Amino acid sequence: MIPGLILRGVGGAYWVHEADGRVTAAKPRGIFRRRRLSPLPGDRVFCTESGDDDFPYTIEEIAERRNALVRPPVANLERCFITVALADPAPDFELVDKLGIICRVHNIEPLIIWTKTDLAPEELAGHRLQYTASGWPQYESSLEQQPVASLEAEIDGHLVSFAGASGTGKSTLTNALLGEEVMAAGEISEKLGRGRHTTRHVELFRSGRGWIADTPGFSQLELDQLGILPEETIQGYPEFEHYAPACRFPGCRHIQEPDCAVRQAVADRPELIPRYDRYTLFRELLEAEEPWLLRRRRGQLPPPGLPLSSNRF
Ligand SMILES: Nc1nc2c(ncn2[C@@H]2O[C@H](COP(=O)(O)OP(=O)(O)OP(=O)(O)O)[C@@H](O)[C@H]2O)c(=O)[nH]1
Ligand SMILES: [Mg+2]
Ligand SMILES: [Zn+2]
Repeated sequence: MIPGLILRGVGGAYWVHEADGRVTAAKPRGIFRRRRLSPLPGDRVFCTESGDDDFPYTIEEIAERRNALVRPPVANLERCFITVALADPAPDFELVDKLGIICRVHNIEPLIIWTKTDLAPEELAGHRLQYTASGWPQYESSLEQQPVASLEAEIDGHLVSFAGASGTGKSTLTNALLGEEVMAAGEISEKLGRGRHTTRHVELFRSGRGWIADTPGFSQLELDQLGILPEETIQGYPEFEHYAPACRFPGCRHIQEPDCAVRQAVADRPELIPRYDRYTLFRELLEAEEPWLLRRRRGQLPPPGLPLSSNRF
């Protein structure tokens, strides 16, 4: 079978990229529809020749997934560049932390890019300090200096996406990374008459030996809507996860339990306070939701790690 990567899917039709760079239109076998399993951009697939000129390939198999998200609909994301502007718009740290939680729960590595550092350079050090203990890589970007080479190194061989509030410079950085390629893709889309749809669908763009997923709407996120469970909140805070094994109670929530190593660490290290306060905010918000409702919403995500092999259909 022919191995490929799904770059884009619209209305049941897919673009499959092969190692030699060719992109071929494909339709999945009916079995996927009957199982309510759709290939997603980012899926590794195996195809056969269909004999149909319009859709020369049939998608026969979807390789096991690292993860799969509904919003944005994309599979196998490995890294997420969280963009935060220093001003215009002002930083939304709750959004940053929510993105961090979602990333870690779905096995995606978060990275932070502080953008528009030309607008409020004096605030950068304080913002960075909040995230130092998380261990997440942090980059800076301004009109004069974009961290293109560093980001290219982070993208190399991986599937990444940008996420962050509107106006924080995602498109600006994506264009800097993709240069003419994305414009070329835009011209092709006009010829194919799909220009109108460009913001509504995820599409993967080549960047060196990696891929950037252009994902509209990654910023409108509510943890409860995504089915994140209260006890998973801590995963977005690796600096607290690190202390948790030393807590007195195994199920410690790190909020009011006695002999809590996380609370002790926060008392000793004031730079941990802002993220700790948001941790407790999100944890308590999720604890106020019905657990069964959260689990059901989580269950509506596309199945990750579902190996499908043709000999089973
Ligand atoms: N001063 C300054 N302006 C910037 C910088 N980066 C981007 N901008 C400007 O900020 C505005 C928004 O940037 P975009 O790249 O469109 O932001 P976005 O994150 O793609 O926004 P959405 O598509 O709405 O989600 C544009 O007018 C950019 O020119 C920067 O480093 N400094
Ligand atoms: Mg944009
Ligand atoms: Zn604790």
